[in-house]
Amino acid sequence: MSEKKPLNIGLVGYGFMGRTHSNGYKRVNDFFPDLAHRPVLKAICARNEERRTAFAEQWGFESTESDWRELVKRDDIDAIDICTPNDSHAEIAIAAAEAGKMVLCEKPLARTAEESAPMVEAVEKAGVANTVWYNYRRVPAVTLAKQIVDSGKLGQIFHYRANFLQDWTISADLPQGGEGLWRLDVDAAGSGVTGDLLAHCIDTAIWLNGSISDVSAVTETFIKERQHTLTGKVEKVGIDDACIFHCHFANGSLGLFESTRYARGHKALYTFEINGADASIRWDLHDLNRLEYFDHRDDSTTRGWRNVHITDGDMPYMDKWWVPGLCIGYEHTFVHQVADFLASLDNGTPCNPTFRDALETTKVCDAVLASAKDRAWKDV
Ligand code: SOE
Repeated sequence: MSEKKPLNIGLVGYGFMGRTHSNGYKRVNDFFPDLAHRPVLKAICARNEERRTAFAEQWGFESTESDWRELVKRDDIDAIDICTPNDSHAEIAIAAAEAGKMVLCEKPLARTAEESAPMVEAVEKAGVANTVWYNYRRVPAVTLAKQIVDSGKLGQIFHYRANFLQDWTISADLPQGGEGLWRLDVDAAGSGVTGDLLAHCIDTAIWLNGSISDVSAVTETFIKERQHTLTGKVEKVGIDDACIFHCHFANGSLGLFESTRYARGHKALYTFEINGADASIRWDLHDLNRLEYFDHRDDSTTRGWRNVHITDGDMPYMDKWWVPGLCIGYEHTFVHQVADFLASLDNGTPCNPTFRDALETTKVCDAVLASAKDRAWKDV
């Protein structure tokens, strides 16, 4: 029997994200054996009885709940993990914190900064551990990018450029709302690509390049009306289908960001590039084990973009996996996030991004949407 301290997880929501998180909890101790805690899949909570029972059986949850309010009250739950649509994050997180539970929340923290700020207050007042699942920070190549930027190797940073491109909502026949399509319903999601996809880009950007001061944005909703799954009626579409913004960072560099769900051929093309006075780096989610690096200080006869395969044991997280040259994937970022969360409990340090960190991203998203609406620059 393991001597590890059990950490009883109550998961709310069983969609795509419920699966990624569950997988993270299940695998973490096999690959990160030195952690003091062992996540236990104690309870899965969701309204649909048939589906939550099937989910519990498939993933090995010990029990089920139909109402998150009951879950939050349970003495045998240590941490509440929120994988529900964005409109319920705040209510669940605040109740969980008030009940003294640790809170892990799927991104974005909530629909707006106004809704997010009380969540920050609640976890800080209760003194409970908290984190938001901006998982791309935990791609080894992205963590390495952070180390390279922090080392000063790039020199003064001039440009930060990021894209997150998808194409899954192009069909006008796709309805909005309901279980699988709540991301298209502004009431449930808060916004479209800005809160869903640019939030990832903004989180990484703030982490790598510091805070964003002001923004100027355009958004577009290409399909103006869609049938709503819940009402059956054709209703106005309130989300942004595409968003482009540029910005100033506090360090004086310029940022350029684009996201759309209408880039035919792109399924999840998240890329970023940072240009400094001495060197540049770029990364692409479709080839996530690689980091490209250009160093102007190299001898001019051999100078050029280096394509570095991030699989050696001295790369972030990679000593925990296979042998040099063998890749890991998307799901490992969630295992890493669980590992870092458990390590933060062992060390008594915050697990980034905390709710407070994620509030910053929500503020930038708000400024982007306000800028597009008013056709004006907005301070963050
Ligand atoms: C949307 O399609 C989505 O699943 C986002 O919600 C995730 O956060 C992103 O990582 C992949 O795309």
